Amino acid sequence: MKKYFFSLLTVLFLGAAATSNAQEKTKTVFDFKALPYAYDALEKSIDKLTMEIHYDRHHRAYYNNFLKAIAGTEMEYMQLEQILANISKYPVAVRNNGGGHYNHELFWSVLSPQGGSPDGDLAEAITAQFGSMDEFKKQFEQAGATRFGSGWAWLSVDDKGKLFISSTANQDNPLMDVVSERGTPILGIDVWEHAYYLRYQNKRASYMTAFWEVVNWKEVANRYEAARK
Ligand code: MN3
Repeated sequence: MKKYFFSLLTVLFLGAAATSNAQEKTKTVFDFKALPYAYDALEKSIDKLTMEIHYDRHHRAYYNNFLKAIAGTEMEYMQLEQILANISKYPVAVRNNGGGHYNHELFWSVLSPQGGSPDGDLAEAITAQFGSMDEFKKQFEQAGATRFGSGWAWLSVDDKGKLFISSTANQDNPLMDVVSERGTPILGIDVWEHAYYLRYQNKRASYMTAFWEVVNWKEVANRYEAARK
């Protein structure tokens, strides 16, 4: 009798656990993170007004429109990376705005007023892959300079852990299943005119050269380690 009582308890317990599992399907929190520095913190490369408009208007619009585009769909329960990896299945509004949200979040995180240069594993991998830091920068700038119209240049890690440079149009990125060179982006530069026009006008190349002064290599190195796990 006692045994029966305990197995009944087990059944009730498992039943309750199953019910609570079903209820655990909660919506993903997609937040609009605060900038990790002041608008004028990157002034030596990117002016305050550009930062303010870029973050608070452009990025916020992508974020808001992304939330609208996924409302009432399975994507509300997915991680952003998962959505982007399957982007060919979803409406173009998700591609543009989900991409825009992801790309800008990454962009703010790989910038820092301190600047500096990479060290450790990442520095070694860059030298091994591109010959030297200068050669890497040259190829990366070239990828941004030759992107016709609006888009991004990227440093990414492929599925074998190797670094590669690519560029994508509009708000696409290397996570998406619609781009030709896929991988995990660890550094990106926004080459839309809204990212540089106030200070650099048509001189995208000058903006790209100045970009190196404010790269947060510590964050790029963290992303490099995470991408290879
Ligand atoms: Mn932008």
